[in-house]
Amino acid sequence: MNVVEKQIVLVGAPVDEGAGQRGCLMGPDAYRTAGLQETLQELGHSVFDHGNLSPAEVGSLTPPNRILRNYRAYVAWTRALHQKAAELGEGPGFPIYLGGDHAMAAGTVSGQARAAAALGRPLFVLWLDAHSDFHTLDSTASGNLHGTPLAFLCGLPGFDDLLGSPLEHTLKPQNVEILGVRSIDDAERNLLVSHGVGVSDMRRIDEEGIGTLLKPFLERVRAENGLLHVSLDVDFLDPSIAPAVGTTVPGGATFREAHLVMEMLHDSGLVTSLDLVELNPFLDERGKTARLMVELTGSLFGRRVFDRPTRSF
Ligand SMILES: [Mn+2]
Repeated sequence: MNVVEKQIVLVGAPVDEGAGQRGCLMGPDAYRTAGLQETLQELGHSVFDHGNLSPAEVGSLTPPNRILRNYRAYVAWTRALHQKAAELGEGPGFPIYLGGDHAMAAGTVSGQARAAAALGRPLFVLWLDAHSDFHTLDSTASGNLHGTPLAFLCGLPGFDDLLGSPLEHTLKPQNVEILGVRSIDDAERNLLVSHGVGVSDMRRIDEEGIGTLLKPFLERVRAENGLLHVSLDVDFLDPSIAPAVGTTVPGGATFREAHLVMEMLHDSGLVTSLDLVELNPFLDERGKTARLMVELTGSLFGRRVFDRPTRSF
């Protein structure tokens, strides 16, 4: 299949206040060092690197729950990223948001949702993650805000500080598919079930195959003329191939499963924006995880991993 040239915009989101340990702020530069721009250009795309964003200025805020860590930073980053994503989402470019911990998705996805609404199309979200990130500001036990963006995006209550008013363009929970989950708290499980979010855990992936699970979701996006945002968390991958994340959970997606997902997404032609999140270069082994994330992004943009010339003897 020929690669259709895309105008890709890289947006650095050095967010690290949402995670339990420091280091994700180095993520955007690790992707640059690992050759993300060059990889995409070699595939025939044009790439503009927007540089890194800064958090918005916000006044004083009282956190609704004393356990929450870096609440003000969460608000500041959400506002900045929301604004940028809402602009980019209506333009011709394909934004790739370089994280940064997963708290950043509160801004990127809400901005993309606002843009999708302006275009009159529904936004679908594929959340590739070991966790479901569906805690509310009340239900979180850790206080780490990277566990909450999906609940915010689906319109659960308690998040009005994030944009200063209730979220207008919420995601329909049934338009969200979480793939790769293997660590969910009871509070989250109850919320996911009651809201009807699509969840495929690793056991289902083992039993049914990741491609079989992804296909009906893509068909639904196509049938509804939707835009598709992909949020790829490093911990979706097995820690043996992707150690650079603060929240490793054994039993993640394999190299081939992850590439298959990206290849199917490419073939579908449906994806319109992407987050690369939770890379913590401080925990990496000689850039191995950063390089894998770049390779996976390459597959999403048309590279064939096993499409190599056969040697003749
Ligand atoms: Mn996550």
